[in-house]
Amino acid sequence: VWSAVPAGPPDPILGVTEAFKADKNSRKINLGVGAYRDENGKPYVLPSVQKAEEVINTSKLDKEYLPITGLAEFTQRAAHLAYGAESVPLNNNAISAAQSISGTGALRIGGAFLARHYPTSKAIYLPTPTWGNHIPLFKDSGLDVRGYRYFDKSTVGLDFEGLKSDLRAAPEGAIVLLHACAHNPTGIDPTPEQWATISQIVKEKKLFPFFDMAYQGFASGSTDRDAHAVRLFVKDGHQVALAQSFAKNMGLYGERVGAFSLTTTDPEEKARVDSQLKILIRPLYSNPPCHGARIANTILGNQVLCDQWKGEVKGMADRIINMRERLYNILTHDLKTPGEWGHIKSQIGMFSFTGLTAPQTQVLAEKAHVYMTSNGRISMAGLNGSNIEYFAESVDAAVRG
Ligand code: PLP
Ligand code: TYF
Repeated sequence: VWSAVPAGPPDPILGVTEAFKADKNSRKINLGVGAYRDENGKPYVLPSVQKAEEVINTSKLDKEYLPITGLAEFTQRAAHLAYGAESVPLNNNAISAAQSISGTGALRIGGAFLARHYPTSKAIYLPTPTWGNHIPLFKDSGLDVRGYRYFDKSTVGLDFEGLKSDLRAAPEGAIVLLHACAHNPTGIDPTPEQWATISQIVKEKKLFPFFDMAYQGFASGSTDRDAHAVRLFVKDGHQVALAQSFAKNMGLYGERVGAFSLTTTDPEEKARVDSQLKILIRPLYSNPPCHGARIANTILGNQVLCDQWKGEVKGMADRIINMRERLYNILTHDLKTPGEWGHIKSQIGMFSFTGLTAPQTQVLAEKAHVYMTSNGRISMAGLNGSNIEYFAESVDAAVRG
C-alpha cells in the first residue's frame, strides 16, 4: 500500500540531536535544539515545578477529562502573565483562551481558527528567517505563507528598513506573525521604539498581529519586560492572537503546556469565539492533558511559588547571558579569532546566530564533534564552564580553516 510514499527529510533541528547521539566522542557538544541545560550540561527540572508537583500529589486529584478548552484557571492565569494585570480586555472579560499542546499546538489552533474565521485574508507574513516549524505549520493550517525581511546578514542585526517596507507592501488586512521576544533563530529583537513603529504600520495597513511567545522571561530575565510588545499592541488598540508556551520558561518541554488566546471586543463576542474554538479543537484532540497545566496553574496561582519561579527563570536567563559574555571574551581577546563577534553579546534569548557558514558547521560536527543547525545557530544553553573553551577553540579552528 505504501510503496509510493517517498522518504522525507528529518526535522532540521531535531535531526541534529540524532547525529549528536550517534557520536561516541566524549568531548561532543550539542548546541542544536533549544532546550535549557544547567551548568553541568544536564536538563533542569525547576525547583518550583518540583514543589508544585508535590502540592498536586498530596491533593490526590482525579484524572477526569478536562473541558475542551482546558483548565480555565490555568488559561486565565496564563493570560494574566502575558497581557498583564492592567490589560483592558483581560479586565473586561474579553479574552478568549484555550489550553493547548504547548506553543506548537497554540500556533496550530490559531492558524486553523484564522483560516476558518478571519474574514479579511489568508495571507500570513512570517519573518525571514523564522522558527522552521512555522512554515509547514501555517501551510497545513490552510494559510498562504509569505515572508517579511527580518535579518540583515551584513550587520548581523535587524533589517528594520526591509521589515518596514515589506509590511507596508503587504495587502491590507494580512496576518503578520511576530516573535514576542527572543526571536528564534536570530536572537535579535526590535527595540521598544521599533516595536512602536511596527505597531503603527500594523494599524495603518489593518494587519492582524499574531504573537508567538515561546520564551517569556528568557530574553531579559523578567516576564513583564519580555511581554512588552504584546502589551504595547493591546494598549495601542490592536486585537491580537497569542500563542504561549511554558516549555522553556517552566522547563515543561515534554508536558506540553501552552495557551492560545484572542482579544475580542466584549464578553458577548468572546463567548461566540469560545464556542468556535471548542468546535475547532473537539475533532482535533478532544481535550488537552491535565498534569502539566496543573503544574503551571499551581505555580502561577501561588504568590510565593510564582516569585520563586520568576527567580528561577531569571537564573536561567542570567546563566545564558554569562555564557555570551565569556564566549565573546574568549573569541575576541584570548584567541583573537578573525571576525567581529559583538553580536554574541548583543543577541538575546536561547540562541545565538553566530554567522558560521554551513560548511563551517559541517567541519565543526565532523572534526570537533560540535553540533549545531546548519544556519550557524547555537543554543547558548548548551554551553557551560566545562565545554566553552573547547567550543571556542573549535570555532576558532573552523574560522581559520
Ligand atoms: N515558537 C518558537 C519560536 C519556538 O522556538 C518554539 C520551540 O520551542 C515553539 C514555538 C514551540 O515549542 P513548544 O511546542 O515546545 O512549546
Ligand atoms: O528551535 C528550537 O530548537 C526549539 C525546539 O520541531 C524545537 O524551538 C525544535 C524543533 C521542533 C520542535 C521544537
